[in-house]
Amino acid sequence: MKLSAIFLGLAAYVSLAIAQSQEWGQCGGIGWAGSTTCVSGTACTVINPYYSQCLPGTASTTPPVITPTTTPTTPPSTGPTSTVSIPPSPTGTNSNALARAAGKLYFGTATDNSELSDTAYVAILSDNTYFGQLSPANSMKWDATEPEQGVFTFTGGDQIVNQAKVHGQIMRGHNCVWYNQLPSWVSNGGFTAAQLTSIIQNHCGTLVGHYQGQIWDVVNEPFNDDGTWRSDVFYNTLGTSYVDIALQAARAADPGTKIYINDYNIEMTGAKATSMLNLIKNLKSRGIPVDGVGLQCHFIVGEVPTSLQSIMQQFTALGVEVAITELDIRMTLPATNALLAQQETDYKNVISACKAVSGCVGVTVWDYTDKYSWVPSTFSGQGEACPWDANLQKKPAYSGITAAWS
Ligand code: 9MR
Repeated sequence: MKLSAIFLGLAAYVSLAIAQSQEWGQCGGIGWAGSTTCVSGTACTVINPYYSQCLPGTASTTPPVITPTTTPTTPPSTGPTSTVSIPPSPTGTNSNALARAAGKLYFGTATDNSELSDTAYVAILSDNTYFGQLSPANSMKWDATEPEQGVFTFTGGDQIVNQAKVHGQIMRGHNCVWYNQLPSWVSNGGFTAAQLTSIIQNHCGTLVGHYQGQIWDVVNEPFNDDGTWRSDVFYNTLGTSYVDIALQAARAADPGTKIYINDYNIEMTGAKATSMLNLIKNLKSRGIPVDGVGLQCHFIVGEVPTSLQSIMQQFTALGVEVAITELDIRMTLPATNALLAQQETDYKNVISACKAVSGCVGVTVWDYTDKYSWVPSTFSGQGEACPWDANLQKKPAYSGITAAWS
């Protein structure tokens, strides 16, 4: 055979290989311009109108059940590469447009599925001049996504992803591994270290594999307020290695996803922030993948920590990005003009801190309106923590946000 014929044959083979999506890779969906065929052993499965994925085996939306006796499996080592794609920047003087003009990726908000039937709420949520990013308040958590072992339900999360995609908003996934909202089959399963390793790998790998090209809070709230490790089934069974296992599984499932560790009360100098700084140093020194630290920022009016900016700089100096992931600033009710004015200053200071730190990629409020805030049901007598009031009207806090981004 002539050399040129061999070359052409080889080129055809290579292009065929490139043309196929890898296991867990995207293979279709509205706007998808890549391959629509999958590598051998996987099937292109419609997850939702915007996303089809190469899943192991024949077409199915339910990954195989892993029994408690399953030995650890290694998540896909060469997953597809996707990146967080940033939509075009909106123009104008609203909160996200100003955040983008200030060089950030987004100003965003949490939302929840039950809220998506509120048309007045959705009208503001959908306006990407206000919000360039969404976080699901509940529907990507373990109890929502893998309520029974090996049985995954993506319906709620997909609904929020679609809401975001349609409106040119990026997503933060929240979360893979957390002690809370954890089904009892995980917390009370009596698993060995090997079994729990496999369970974490399967959970994080499947979630991040399904929700490609996002930012993910892979590990949520690993520390107690005194800086010690939180005692939960993950730490008690695996020690600190559960963090490595979750991060590695997420990275393997989608190398293009930004993977974060997220916590509260790390916004001020103290034992908890020190523990998080040490964890990031330790992960980096051992080559464990981690891209960012989420500072939740559930604050109280008049008590925004003055060390917020400096703490963020200490994290970024370690080679990770940071984001403000769950901002709200609550007050003791009833609200007064003085409290609302202080809240405006507080929001302004938080946004200014992110603006001043080049590695701070964006700010998310933990729902934009008091109508749907988690605060009153958790802190008796407190509330009014969000920048829009319960009637969906902007509060002075909103002016604080836009003033800071401007
Ligand atoms: O907003 C969430 C609320 O609807 C849930 O009832 C609550 C239950 O744990 O979780 C809330 O979100 C939390 C987030 O996932 C992690 N950081 C603290 C948030 C407020 O509790």
